[in-house]
Amino acid sequence: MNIEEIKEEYLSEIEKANSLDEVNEIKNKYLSKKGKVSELMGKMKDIVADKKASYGQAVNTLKTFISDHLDSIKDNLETKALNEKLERETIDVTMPGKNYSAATKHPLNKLVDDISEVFVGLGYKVAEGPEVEKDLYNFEMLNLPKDHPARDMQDTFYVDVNTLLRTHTSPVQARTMEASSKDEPIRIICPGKVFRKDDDATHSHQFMQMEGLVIGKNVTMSDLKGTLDYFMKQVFGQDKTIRFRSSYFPFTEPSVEVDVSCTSCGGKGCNLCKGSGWMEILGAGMVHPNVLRMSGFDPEVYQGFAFGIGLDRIIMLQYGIDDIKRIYTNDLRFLNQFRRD
Ligand code: FA5
Repeated sequence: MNIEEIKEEYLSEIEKANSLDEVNEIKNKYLSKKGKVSELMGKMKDIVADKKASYGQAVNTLKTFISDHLDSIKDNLETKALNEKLERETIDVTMPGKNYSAATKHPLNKLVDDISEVFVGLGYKVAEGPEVEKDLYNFEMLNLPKDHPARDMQDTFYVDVNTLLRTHTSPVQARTMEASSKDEPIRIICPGKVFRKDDDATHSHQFMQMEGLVIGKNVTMSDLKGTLDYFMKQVFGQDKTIRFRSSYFPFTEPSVEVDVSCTSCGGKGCNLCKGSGWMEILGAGMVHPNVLRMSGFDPEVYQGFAFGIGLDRIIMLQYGIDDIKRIYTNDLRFLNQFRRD
């Protein structure tokens, strides 16, 4: 085959090549050491002397032509392959995303967060105490000695004669006072689970309380009232008012039950507040001198107030929940009602 025939053959073959592999095969066939162009060079010895130079030049021209042509074909194929890949891998950002259903906060935990935020904003620290508690902290250091009749109202589950599931968050008062340096004011809240031998639509064997304790010099009942009024307004709305009713707790003197104007009717009287216009939310009072003394504080120098909020009661009233057990049985039909999506 002569130079022209090789060129024709190359052109007809490359025209059919569709892939980089095929192009490389053709390159090999024509430009490798044993390829067709080398073969043409090998024929130089058969060329007459005065034509050798022009023959060699023509073979070189063919070699350069094939080489450049192959490069441009390769470039085209590579660009085409890249474009096809980009096309295949295009992400359609307008496609709807996968829908993962996220969990939502339990209404009880949400209430704990809301109330904690208010008190942390007032400079309170969040304290914790054990749920399996000593009789000493749960009762004795709160002015409830072993034979005190008020213990009957807080019957609970005993691990042994001196160890029980705490009946309220008040033992954290005793623990905090005992551990304190006694020369710095105390301002704590303590949310947590508590337990009692109770069982009806508004009483569960496990429920949630939030304790509050302030100890300092010149702390008065009006500080308690001002604090609770501020807290109620922050959590339930600025239009709410509170009222104190006298009550009895062995660890506070004087003691009060605190009501907030009904969150549903605003005080006029409705089903939720049973016509009274008020909702009972918490127990509170000035820390009893005996309690201060037992924890190492001199009641002549230090005073304090404390309160204990029943959190389940609040969400039952807020959402009109008819049975406290619904809060604890993890029924999705109940929990899904608190989703925000
Ligand atoms: C106490 O537990 C006191 N420790 C509160 C306190 C703290 C008073 C500091 C003074 C100073 P009481 O037994 O009333 O108080 O309980 C407080 C609240 O817990 C009640 O108002 C009620 O909302 C809630 N509660 C009581 N028992 C149950 C129960 N079995 N299930 C659900 N909530 C309950």
